Amino acid sequence: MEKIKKLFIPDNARVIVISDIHGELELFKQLLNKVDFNTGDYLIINGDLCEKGSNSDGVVRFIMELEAQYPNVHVTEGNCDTLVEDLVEENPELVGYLKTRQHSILNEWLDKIGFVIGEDTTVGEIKEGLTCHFSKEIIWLLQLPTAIEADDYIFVHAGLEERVDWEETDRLKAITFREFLHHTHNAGKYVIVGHWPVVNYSSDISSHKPIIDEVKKMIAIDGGNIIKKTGQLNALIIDRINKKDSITYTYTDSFPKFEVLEDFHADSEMTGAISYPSYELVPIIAGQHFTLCEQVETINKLYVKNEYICQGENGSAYAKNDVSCAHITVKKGDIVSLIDDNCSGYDLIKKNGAVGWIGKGILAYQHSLHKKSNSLLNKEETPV
Ligand SMILES: [Mn+2]
Repeated sequence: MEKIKKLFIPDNARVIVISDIHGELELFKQLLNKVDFNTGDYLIINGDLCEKGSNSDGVVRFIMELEAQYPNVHVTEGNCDTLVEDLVEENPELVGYLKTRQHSILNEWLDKIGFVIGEDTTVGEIKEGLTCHFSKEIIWLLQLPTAIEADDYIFVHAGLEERVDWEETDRLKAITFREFLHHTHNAGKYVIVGHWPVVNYSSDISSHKPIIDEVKKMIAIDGGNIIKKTGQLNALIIDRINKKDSITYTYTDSFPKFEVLEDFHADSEMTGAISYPSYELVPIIAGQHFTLCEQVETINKLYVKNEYICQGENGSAYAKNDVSCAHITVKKGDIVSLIDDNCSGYDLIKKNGAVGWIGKGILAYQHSLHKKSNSLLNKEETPV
């Protein structure tokens, strides 16, 4: 790769790393508020600002402004941010891509200038229209470094090749590496990546929490925002205290939050998760709420929530989606995200990044709904 930016991060600084915003401007702003981002912080945006979410243009503009305003904001490129390269190089496949993508920064830009892609539209025409109006944004995206190297950390969107001269990693590989945590690197410092949703590495319980591998010196932070139904936008927070860095994290997601009103204890047999692409199942024992299944690819035995199982051919079955198979312990007073309350007997929730099932009827809203429906019967007497 050619574009490597060197960065000096002083001792005692706070470093905030966020990746894979994917056009989710509001979630990103909420996250900056939640971490109480201020001028002294180093903010690293580790690629994939664009695509998939509904406001890629808003995210790009907002981060361009942040970068202009605060000297400690730094951005790397992700594979989704290189679409402007296909535009500038007039890749003919881009036309087809834009016709099938509901959310793309280029489609947002075309909408803004009232340009409609027709049957005979060429990539050259799209380029001409967009470079006229958005040259500032296009140039900014084109110049983003592939990696940022600090004393103790390398920030790169997807991964590095296993070589001491890691700088020679193929650029395309650096932004598209799959399952980096299952590989190793030789860079000698922590490599922080996004790109591959960490929930794909889950075994015991579906979790979107960043994963820190101290032996391999790797940190994966992609919370699966937008890409995963239960996903979230993570912020990794590195507090540099006299060279002993302490690492924590927080996140935002768009699920409603509720207080837990009663304890629920997880059944220890209920663990595991189904994640892409291992969806094929063989049902073994059907239960009222969960069916014990063997996951074909892993031969794991999992209790899968009945509503998440589809019938296949010849007695086989498959999971409709990524789904947790774990119970999760919650305590009275916990605040949790509610993901799915449309199943029998149990609700799917998220607590501190981990996704699992709790018994139905113990979340505050279910009690308030009950009260509300009662109060409706008591006629409309609510004072305004
Ligand atoms: Mn990516």
